[in-house]
Amino acid sequence: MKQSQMLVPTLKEIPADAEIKSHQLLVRAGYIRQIASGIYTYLPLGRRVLRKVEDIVREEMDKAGAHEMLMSALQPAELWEESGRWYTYGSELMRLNDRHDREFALGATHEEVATALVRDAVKSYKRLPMTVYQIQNKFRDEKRPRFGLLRGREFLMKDAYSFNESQESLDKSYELMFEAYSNVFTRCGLDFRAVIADSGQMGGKDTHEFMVLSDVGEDVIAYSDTSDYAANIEMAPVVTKYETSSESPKDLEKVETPDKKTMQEVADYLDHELAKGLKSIMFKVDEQFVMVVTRGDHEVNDVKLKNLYDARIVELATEEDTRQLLGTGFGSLGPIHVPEEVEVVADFAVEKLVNVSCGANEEGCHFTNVSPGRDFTVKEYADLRFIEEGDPSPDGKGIIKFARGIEVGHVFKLGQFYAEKMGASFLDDQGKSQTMTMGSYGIGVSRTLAAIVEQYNDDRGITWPKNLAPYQVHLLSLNPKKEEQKELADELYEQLLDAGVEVLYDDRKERAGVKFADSDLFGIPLRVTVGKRADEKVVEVKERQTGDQDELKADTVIDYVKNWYK
Ligand code: 9G3
Repeated sequence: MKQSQMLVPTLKEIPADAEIKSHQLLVRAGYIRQIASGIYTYLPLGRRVLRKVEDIVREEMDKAGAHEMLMSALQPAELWEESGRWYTYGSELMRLNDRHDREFALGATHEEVATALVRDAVKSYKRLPMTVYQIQNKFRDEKRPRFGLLRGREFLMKDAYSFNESQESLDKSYELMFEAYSNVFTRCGLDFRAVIADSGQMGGKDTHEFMVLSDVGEDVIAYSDTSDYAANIEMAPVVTKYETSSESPKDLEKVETPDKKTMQEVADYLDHELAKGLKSIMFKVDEQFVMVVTRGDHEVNDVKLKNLYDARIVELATEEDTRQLLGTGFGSLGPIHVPEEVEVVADFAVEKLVNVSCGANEEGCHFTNVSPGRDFTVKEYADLRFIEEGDPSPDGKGIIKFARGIEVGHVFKLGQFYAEKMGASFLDDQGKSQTMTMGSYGIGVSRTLAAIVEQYNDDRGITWPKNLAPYQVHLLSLNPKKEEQKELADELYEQLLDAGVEVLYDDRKERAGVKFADSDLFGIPLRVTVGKRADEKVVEVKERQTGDQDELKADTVIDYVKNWYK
């Protein structure tokens, strides 16, 4: 392809709204342009790379026995009413009405569409298991789109759905997908971990996220420093064994703590460390008010709370809630003498504490020498705190460390939630009607592209892995006005094309400095430069990642390139 005819608008300066490397470089190198917040156009270079990522995904899906389809982005509201999700999703689901005023959703995901399709088309166990997939733009009206392709409102996803006759069959489909995902991210050259994740509102229990390690990742991974254990921090169980305190319980006392609100202020005022105070936070779990008590230095894990109650919605209670229920604001909440409409649950770390402080449910008052069990009852002790660095790894091997990750894939065992809601059943080998069991499997294709740039770049631009660059060779003629340079470069271009090499030819009438700067931005792995020594039929070859360069006779270039890409 000749650059003089291409739309590749490179930029010298870093766009003001681009905070991270991949966003900055994809825009500066002319790969993408934003049309609206979180919505992007893929320019020719960007489209070629996106297609290479897609093709890796496609190959691995096909190898795993999944079959590609293309479902509609426009989804009739009726399907989401059947699953109930029309009502549970808020403004993140983009909705519109057609000319007859019928309601539609723009596809955020396709469980409903896929289930409706299969329930009407598949009736017999002989046709199961069956896994279908598509690669298509998804629409999710994110409140705060940011980081370029990492969190957009229209983005490219591969979503697959398996339909199984049993849980065992689903386990097998899940395993096949899990392996396919590992292949995809390995072939993309990414440093990733499969982490145990929370299924969120997706029903089902088993679920893994594929995380690319990156400082700009929004998710935090808890991983073992000695084994391959890794879990999304929301899910990572705490297995610490707490020993009983050696202190003897003292008499409960109520003390004035004038306008001491935060845990630290109270601990400083009462002269004890954070861990000798109780933190009490009020939640609304579905419709139930729940006070969660943790040790003062721990953080409540709301996902664990949601899973404990198997709830759909967990949100913080407001101060007016706590004033109404307990007569006080957040600063002096505590579990002693709470009304029965408030359930008290506590993290395991609280059970063995003695002589700690807690709010007295009275403005500016706290209790000291509190002993859980003696001074307040707990409906249930559970693992309700976030795991911390240094905690023992849940698999018993080593200790936990944290890393940030970019979620590029997510696999779910859905179970029968959608099949039940939407009547997807089949006749088993005894002729008995059974409900299908499902799995759903997503890869953020555009997000994967950005994650690759996050991992492969240097201070001059992108440094694509060989199999992902938009072209294999970047051919530069430094001064096309010089006849011998233009001729040699044109000839090499034709030879490279004839040899089946993907070549981008910078034939523009631009200064050499501009050409080199753009070439470094693009990140094409191999650069062939026709310059001053064209009259001797000598060209320069340079590797983008290593910077290694060589001078070659022009008639050896084709073999050199073929060899380099073997
Ligand atoms: C929505 C909106 C946002 C959503 C969803 C639905 C996330 C939603 C979870 C999934 C699960 C799997 C198939 C591919 C793999 C992931 N955000 N999820 O269901 F309406 Cl607005 O998408 N779906």
